[in-house]
Amino acid sequence: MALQIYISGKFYDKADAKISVYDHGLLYGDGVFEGMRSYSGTIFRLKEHLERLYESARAICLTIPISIEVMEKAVYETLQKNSLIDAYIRLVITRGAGSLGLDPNKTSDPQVIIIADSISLYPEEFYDKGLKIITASTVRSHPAALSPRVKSLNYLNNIMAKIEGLQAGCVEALMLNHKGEVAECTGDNIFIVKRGVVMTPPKDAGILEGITRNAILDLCKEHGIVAFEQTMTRHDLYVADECFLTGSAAEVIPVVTIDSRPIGSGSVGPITKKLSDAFKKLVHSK
Ligand code: PXG
Repeated sequence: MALQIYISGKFYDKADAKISVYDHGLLYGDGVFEGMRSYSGTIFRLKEHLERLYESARAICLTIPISIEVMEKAVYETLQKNSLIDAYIRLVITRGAGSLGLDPNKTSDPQVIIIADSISLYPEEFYDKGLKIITASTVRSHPAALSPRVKSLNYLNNIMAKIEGLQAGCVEALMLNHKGEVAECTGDNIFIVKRGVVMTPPKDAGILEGITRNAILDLCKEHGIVAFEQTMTRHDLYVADECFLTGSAAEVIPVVTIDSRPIGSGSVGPITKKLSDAFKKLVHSK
């Protein structure tokens, strides 16, 4: 059976799952999204993802036409329709079809799209050997422009940074904020380890507050590893002992070089390994 896609209350075969070319989600990137994973049939931190989705929508003055409770049911229904247990789930809310012109008041019917499929972001070998990343010259958008806290359909800024990474032979790239401080990567949060202490840029560094990021901070607490938010520059990364990235799609992935400089020993560090194992255990526990 073809993959079943949920669009605003109905299921469609993947080939027939379509929305209007007048949808402002397409015309202007006017909408919000979420990416999450299910493990053995349970969606990891679904409530947190839905909260972030509804907050992102609120931030762009978009009213999601269904309640969180109905959304939660629709997400699980989409998984079940496709007999998926371990899956990647993409939730997309668009402003809906309107007239040509920015005015959101001329749109109607925001669309709710739920796709449950598989995703493999990075080849398996990167999880064992670690990623090489570079710093992109494209900075994360200014918090006074569209806040990076909003997971909007407008990801061009991050895509430009991703292109810079790909052109340099790297699958991920580091983005700084408008002050030149470390923010995050194009689709992942960043952590470093220095003298046994785990650090990640603060929420006000122009980052998306990652749900995997928060899970790692919780795991550090649980495992007696000192962890805190810390404003950092590239210098802090270059002299770190370990570095890793986190994201719903990427999970926990080690970084071994940044801008061709080896981080620590240039191989996957012990705290990264410990947290990566703890994360695997956490997502597979009910
Ligand atoms: N920063 C940015 C800019 C992101 O887009 C994260 C950090 C990590 O957040 P979570 O909550 O996932 O830990 C993201 C999330 C994709 C994809 O399809 C991207 C993300 C998540 C899932 C899929 O490339 N980015």
